Amino acid sequence: MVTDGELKVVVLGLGYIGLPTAAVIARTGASVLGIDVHPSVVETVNSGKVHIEEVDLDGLVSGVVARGLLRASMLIEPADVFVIAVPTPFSDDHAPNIGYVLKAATSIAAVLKAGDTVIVESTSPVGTTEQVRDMLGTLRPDLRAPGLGDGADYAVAYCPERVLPGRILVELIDNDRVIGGITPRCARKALAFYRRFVRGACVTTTARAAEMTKLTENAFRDVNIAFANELSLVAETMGVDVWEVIRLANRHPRVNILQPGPGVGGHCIAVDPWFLVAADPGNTPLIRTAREVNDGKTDRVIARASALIEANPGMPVAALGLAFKANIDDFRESPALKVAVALAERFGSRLRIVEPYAAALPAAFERTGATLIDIDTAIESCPLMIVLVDHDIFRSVPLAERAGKQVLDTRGIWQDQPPPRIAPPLRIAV
Ligand code: SAJ
Repeated sequence: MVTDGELKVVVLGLGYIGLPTAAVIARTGASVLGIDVHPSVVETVNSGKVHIEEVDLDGLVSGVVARGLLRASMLIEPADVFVIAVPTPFSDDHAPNIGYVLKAATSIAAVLKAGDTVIVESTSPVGTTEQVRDMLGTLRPDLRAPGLGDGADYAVAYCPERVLPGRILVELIDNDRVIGGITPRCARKALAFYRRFVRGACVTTTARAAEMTKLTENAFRDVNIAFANELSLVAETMGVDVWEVIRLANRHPRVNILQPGPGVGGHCIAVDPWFLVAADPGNTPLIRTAREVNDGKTDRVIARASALIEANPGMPVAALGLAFKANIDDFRESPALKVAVALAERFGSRLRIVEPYAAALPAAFERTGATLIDIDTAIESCPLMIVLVDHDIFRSVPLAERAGKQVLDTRGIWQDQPPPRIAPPLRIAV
């Protein structure tokens, strides 16, 4: 058994999960090498800086880099534990693409030795960890792969990350972890690694169960957000305030409805449910429909916002927020970005974007004529406002500063605001 001081860990992928994970492991005294395919990321980390916005991450990374505990490189080196934290995107038909995970496994095979532990953390379709084991087995026939016969020379396990952007460093330590081994022995080897830095409970299971658990967690949230988004449409038809209805319904001891919004974004909840649908299309009508309801909500917001803007010719419009959720700088799969780009393409220079987490407008706004302004300028110059993200800075604008404005609030942060003067899209015949 190696002690913390001797433990060598390689983390493959220095993104939103890989970099914080690498830094947290390095803080335990282990020697950590982070691998990334982007030279700029490697350079940034080696200079003690970070390329992503996450609470307290900059201080942690600069500290462990300065102490020589964390290095970054594009080239892999031998280690005791390998953690794969690369993306698993999906293709246009929603089929998962585990190409990056298998590429990471291929590079590990080159340096793998007896006694090592290989852990997949990337969200993956069920069966991926077995494919990683198979690839290692094929590339390294000199070592005995786990779960294929008597004995094994190395361990392969799946341990999904479950952290919430904005709370990553806290949740990496405090959340419970599900650790699925190809064999029980693999799970125990991975468990010993996570015990070094996880305060939450570490529960062992099979690799397949752990893979499905991760997908289940995000599909559960997506289905529940879809319920809230569907309610928001029904409430609009009924002329009822959905935020009030949800608040009141949630006073029931066994009801806990999530919040409607302009759709579901990010690279997890908007993606992972499709892995379950792709695996068993015939048995997943609910999960598929939830995805469609949440994506459809974005189109409804675009239509509603367009109606408000058209009803007020010539007036400047402020679109508040581009991030996929509050208080982060991550625009991946962001419904707010999709809405703002659609409005910019249609209404051009009338559209003013407020996004405190962007230094410049993303490329999608090029040639639309839309501009980036700050919240104070928006308050001064825009009689129309569309709230797309519940950033704290937007929440803090009091009614007095919004008085007289027409607001479409897709996040329910300004519930004291009178509704905008546009006809509701649907009327009920009585
Ligand atoms: N959203 C709503 N209404 C809500 C909650 C969220 O519209 O009531 C929207 C958000 O605005 C955002 C999207 O859903 O666009 C996703 O945000 P989120 O905060 O629900 O989740 P993520 O994507 O930041 O992180 C999720 C988490 N999973 C669960 O809560 C089950 C996190 O724990 C996972 O680690 C992460 O996915 C991941 O990496 O898989």
